[in-house]
Amino acid sequence: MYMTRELAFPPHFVWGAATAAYQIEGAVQEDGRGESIWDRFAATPSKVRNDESGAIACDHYHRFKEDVALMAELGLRAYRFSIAWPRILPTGRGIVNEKGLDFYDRLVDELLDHGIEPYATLYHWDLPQVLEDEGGWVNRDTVEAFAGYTGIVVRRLGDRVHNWITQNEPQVVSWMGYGWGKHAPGRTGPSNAIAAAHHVLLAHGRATEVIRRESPGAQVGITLNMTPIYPASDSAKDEAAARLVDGTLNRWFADPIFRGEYPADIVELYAEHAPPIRDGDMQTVSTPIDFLGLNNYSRNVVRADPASGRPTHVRVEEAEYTDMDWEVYPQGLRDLLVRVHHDYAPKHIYVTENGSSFRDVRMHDGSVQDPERQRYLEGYLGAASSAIAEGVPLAGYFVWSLLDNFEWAHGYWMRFGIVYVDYRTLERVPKESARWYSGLIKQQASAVLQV
Ligand code: IFM
Repeated sequence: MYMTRELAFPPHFVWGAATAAYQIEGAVQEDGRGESIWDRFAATPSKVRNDESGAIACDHYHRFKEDVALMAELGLRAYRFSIAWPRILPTGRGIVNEKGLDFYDRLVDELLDHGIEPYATLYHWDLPQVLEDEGGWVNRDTVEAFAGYTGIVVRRLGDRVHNWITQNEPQVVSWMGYGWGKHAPGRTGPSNAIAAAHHVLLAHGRATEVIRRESPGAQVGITLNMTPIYPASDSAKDEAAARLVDGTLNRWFADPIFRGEYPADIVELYAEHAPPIRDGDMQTVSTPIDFLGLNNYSRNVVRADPASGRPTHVRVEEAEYTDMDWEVYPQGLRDLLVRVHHDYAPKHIYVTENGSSFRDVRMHDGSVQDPERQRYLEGYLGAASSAIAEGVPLAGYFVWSLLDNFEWAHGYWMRFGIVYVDYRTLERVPKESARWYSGLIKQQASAVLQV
């Protein structure tokens, strides 16, 4: 077990928290914002638990000053947020909605006034519905629309935002949204997913070029959700099954970015659904980046099904699980970081998301006790610190999430925040884990001062 006292981080380590626009902002019909695929999906019966939506969410759009003050009180050094494309370009391209840009202008200024470094994600799943009506990420034209949107945002904020994340979790965008239909826009089929994945990766490459042009010196990266995959045994069949799952979930996205090619074994597996690659695409996708963002929450254990030979998920019975039914496995983060450093050698890595959902309740005295979350964070930060000791260039950590928020198809049922949100009153209550995280940040800062 990783203990707090073992935590040791470099002097300039970035301590932060993360959120995403649709999950916290609300105000979906305000100041000229256009419809996003998540507005449409959530309005479709039975797509989201209890038919909930991000219409109000945490009302961050109106309460961002209160939220930034809270971040400052907790001692956060950085804040990762996303920009809602439909606020900036209600129809995806064309006429710019100045009021949308103004909102992020105010947010960035507020952060800087409180000494908090902004890390902006350009796409965290809220595609303008108009673009989806033209084919969404399956349509190659969405790539150029994204490049145009990126230029508009970077021209406006690039004087103050120095860290950009182009895309959040291409694997989830493509497979959950276009392959399995569990997320907006709710489409299905492997060909859709593979085409969407290719265009999302291409959009990342194009956006990187645009940011470099518009804001020389800015740091640019992409966030991948990567889950370490372990074979259930050392049998050749289980190991092959694990490699296949790793290939579809992890290598399919990391190889193009760092090696400029899709992994050959998985290309073969998807032979009937080849990605729509055109000349020059893979060079664009692999445009050098400054950092890799990693989102990691858990691990997968896989075996080959004895009858079909197909990879099958194995539930580790003695393990601890979060409300998402994700196994708590801190060692997985260490293994993942070491592996990514070894296989892909990004210049810097940030953990751009890590956290846990538990059934938090408010006590009679108003407090929220969440010892499971604190234990989770201690474990995962211990793993991060071990990876650093082994030479991994980990530059920062963003807990997911600052606030309880709209957890996509799970609605408000899942609470990932270190700050509790009472959805009736929209009151924010820092949980015990927030106090613990805050203490850790302060302790690390004073350790630096003593060196
Ligand atoms: O809430 C999400 C986030 O939007 C993307 N990464 C995983 C989180 C928890 O499911």
